[in-house]
Amino acid sequence: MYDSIKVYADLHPKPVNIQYQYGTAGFRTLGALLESVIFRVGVLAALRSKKLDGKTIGVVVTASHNPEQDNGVKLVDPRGEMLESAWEGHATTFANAPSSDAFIVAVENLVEFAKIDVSKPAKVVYARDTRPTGPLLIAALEDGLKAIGAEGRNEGVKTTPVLHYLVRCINSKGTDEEYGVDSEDGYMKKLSGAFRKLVTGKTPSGLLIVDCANGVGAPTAELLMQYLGDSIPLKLANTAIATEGALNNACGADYVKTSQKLPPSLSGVLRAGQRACSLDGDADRLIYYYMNERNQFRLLDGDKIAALVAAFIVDLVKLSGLEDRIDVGVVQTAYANGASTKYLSERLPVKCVPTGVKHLHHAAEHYSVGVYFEANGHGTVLFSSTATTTLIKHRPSTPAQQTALNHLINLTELINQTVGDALSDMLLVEVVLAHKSFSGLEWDSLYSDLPNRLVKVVVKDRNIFKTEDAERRLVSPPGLQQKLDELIRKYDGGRSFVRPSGTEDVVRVYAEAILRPQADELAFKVAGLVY
Ligand code: 16G
Ligand code: ZN
Repeated sequence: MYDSIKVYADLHPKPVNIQYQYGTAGFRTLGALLESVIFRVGVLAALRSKKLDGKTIGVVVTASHNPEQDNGVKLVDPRGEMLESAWEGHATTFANAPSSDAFIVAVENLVEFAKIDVSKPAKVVYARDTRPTGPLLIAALEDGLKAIGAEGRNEGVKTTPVLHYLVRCINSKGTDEEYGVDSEDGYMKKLSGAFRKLVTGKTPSGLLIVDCANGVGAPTAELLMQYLGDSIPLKLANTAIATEGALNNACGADYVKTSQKLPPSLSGVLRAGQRACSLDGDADRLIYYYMNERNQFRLLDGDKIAALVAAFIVDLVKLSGLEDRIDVGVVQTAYANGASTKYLSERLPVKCVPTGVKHLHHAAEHYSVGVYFEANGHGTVLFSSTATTTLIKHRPSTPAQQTALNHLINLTELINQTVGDALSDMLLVEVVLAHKSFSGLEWDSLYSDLPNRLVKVVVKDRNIFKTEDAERRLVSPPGLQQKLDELIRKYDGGRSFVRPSGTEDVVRVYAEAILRPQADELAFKVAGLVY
């Protein structure tokens, strides 16, 4: 094994003077710098599979909302969840081994440290998004699998959530927790079947425009539409996956959320009262918006989705008579708008955790039904296995209870339980809007966002910024939090926090206040203290 790894490793040498880090979104940098990393990730994925007794591990080659020239890679654990944190460190060690010999030593160390039986089989399923560097990187990944003798299954171009779904299906096959048919078609059938049941007898509220960010979400949404038929009127926009430079360019969920603007390609297309949504470059983030009657752009972000969905599920649980047996909770990060937290806290328990999907996902697992969304549109709803069993076994005493129960059961099928999926989340939103006969305006009126401002500060060393209380307070540099507290106190409804970014070499400052100019001023004053 080691001889063969060495031969292949020499084909994919590590560039000198570059340090890689498996961060909150896996490895991510310029695609041209990732070949050695992805080769080594292939070896790592195979070792993880061996460690877990031959269970299938997933690998996705994507850089999500980043510019087209970037790329990245993430590993997926057997239940379709993100890679266990302890192995993120192993991934970083593998990526940074300076030579092929040093890489072999790193492999030997891991085998010994993690007590891996290398004679076990290894299975890896992998996919990529539409980036031009994808095919070359997939070839490097395949070399990694070949080098260690792992069995690979190439899923071609797929969204991140589809790959997560596939991993869960493959590993649960034949168990009593079978998750679904392990193909993209199987997934689309599952989603569309549940959606149709959930909207039977409801009127869809008009055409929905779906901005696909010129990425992998486009072909996937097209396939989904074939399964949905006339159950929902959809129109896809920004589907140019073959156009160079188009990916995430002035479109997509990140563009809309960050710039708080309509993608220029939709201006003049989206009419007053009409709503649209944007996916990101790997279709795991979703942002909605609409034009109001004065033709102004209105954003409906991840917080608004959480509010809409959580309140709907809480009502269904009550209506089905399961209030005492199923607890519903929401998980947010410090970036959640204060108004959303207030709205949600009046209805159900709300927990705040550090930024990054894995933190939200783990916290959501503590509820029977855990709703989690980041303001930026990452999120899903998790049903615990006990809750799922309760739903299936429950015998309601009235027809109204039965209806609510059926809706909840169908929601467990509609919602991706492994990771947030923009397309599944979109159908979820559409179900709630149809049930409530809400337009964008009515949804928007659940609460009014507090004015807020996010700024980036370039500092000498972001590592000196250490936080506590789910990133809401600084413990280092010493004394800075006290200064911030004094400042924040002067602003009506003021809230602000500072945290080092996990994906960029900057510190982020968030501020909100009752009035727009105050939120802006607070953000810039805090940034001044940080700098
Ligand atoms: C990553 C995270 C995202 C988080 C963002 C924060 C995943 C899949 N992605 O993109 O959830 O919001 O990082 O970035 O976990 P920051 O640390 O640079 O602010
Ligand atoms: Zn993404």
